[in-house]
Amino acid sequence: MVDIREVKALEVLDSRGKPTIKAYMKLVGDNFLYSVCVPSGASTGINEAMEIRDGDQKRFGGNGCLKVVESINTFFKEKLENKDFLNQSEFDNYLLELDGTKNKTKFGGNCLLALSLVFAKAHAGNLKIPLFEYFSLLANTVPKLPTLTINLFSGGKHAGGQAPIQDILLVPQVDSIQAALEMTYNIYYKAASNLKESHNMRLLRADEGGLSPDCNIADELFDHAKQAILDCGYVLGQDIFLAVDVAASHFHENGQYNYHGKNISSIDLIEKLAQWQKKYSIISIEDGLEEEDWDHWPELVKRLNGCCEIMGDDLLCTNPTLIKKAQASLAATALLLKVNQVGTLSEALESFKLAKNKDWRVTVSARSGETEDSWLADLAYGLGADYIKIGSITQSERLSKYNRLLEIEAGIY
Ligand code: 2PG
Ligand code: MG
Repeated sequence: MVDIREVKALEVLDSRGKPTIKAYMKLVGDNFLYSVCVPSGASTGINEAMEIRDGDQKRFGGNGCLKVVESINTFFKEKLENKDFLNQSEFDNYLLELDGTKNKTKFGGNCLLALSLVFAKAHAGNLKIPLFEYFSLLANTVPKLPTLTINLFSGGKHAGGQAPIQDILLVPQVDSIQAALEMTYNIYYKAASNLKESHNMRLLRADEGGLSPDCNIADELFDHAKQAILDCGYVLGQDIFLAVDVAASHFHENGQYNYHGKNISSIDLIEKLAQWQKKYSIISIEDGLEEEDWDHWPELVKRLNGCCEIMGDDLLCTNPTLIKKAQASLAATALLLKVNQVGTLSEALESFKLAKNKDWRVTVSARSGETEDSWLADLAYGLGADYIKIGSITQSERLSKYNRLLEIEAGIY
């Protein structure tokens, strides 16, 4: 039994300077104050759980989170304090019942997630087990360190909109987190110095720490990635692969893709992706098509299956119903799992299980708006997820997760 003594919340800031929620919990018979921060996205899918913000333009451009803080500090305080719960699913079901809406529009996904995760931390603490062990017990999985997928270049909504695609990621083929980070460091700074020479510009970083040079042609970014890998003496397609988050929903207009100022069709885009996959040893394509282009996702899978993963982010929104739809129509082969897209830990674990039941690869992912909290690393390790996507190797909100993986790898927990 988890006996809740105290629940409260505070508005804190994320890596973009935007408000987010930090929730706190104390249990009966345990003096520790458990806390958790929730992340927030910029390139969001239309089917994500609703993120409630104040809308008061006088504070943080309308992005304040005081309404959510108020719900936790009053409504949920009354509902949760002095109440006990058997386990995570009983707690999450209670939250869902209290909200009672399909997309968490009453209290907000950010509110429910803060409570769901702080309960997880408190329960793990009370059981005196590391957080990753708690996640693995919940999901009945064997903990395993994930393969890193690390942002090298950023475009789209995470940068100044130079290139339409959102991320070009490095996927080092090494057997430790430490070695993967070392390899990434070499390539990241080689790419930065190459760009300094070719574009006469110092390193500029986007929301997730990826390099954001003044290249508006996506192919040019891929060429720079390939060159930096080569210059470091690594073999692309052997020592390292690339992955891409096309985030195609964000340059889709009126049934067409506005690619470099030209309208192209879904089929044209699929062809472009197939060319990139071959030329740049791409191991995974995320959101290669727009989130409502369901007719063409199976075409993308057919065209590329066997060569690389076709991963749904905006398409699936970590939502069990959408995952089932994609599995029935063979529209994807992999899931990007972001807990805040769906709202509670239990729902995200259901999505994880659905994906794994069909042998899909799962990437546990951070958001563009992150905090110093490192629970994501414990989640990826505890679930034994195939990959983790945290961002680049700079900026503390990313490093708190990489550094947590390093600790886990070293057995320090
Ligand atoms: C994505 C994520 C993380 P955001 O699209 O995969 O990179 O971005 O959090 O802005 O949705
Ligand atoms: Mg994405």
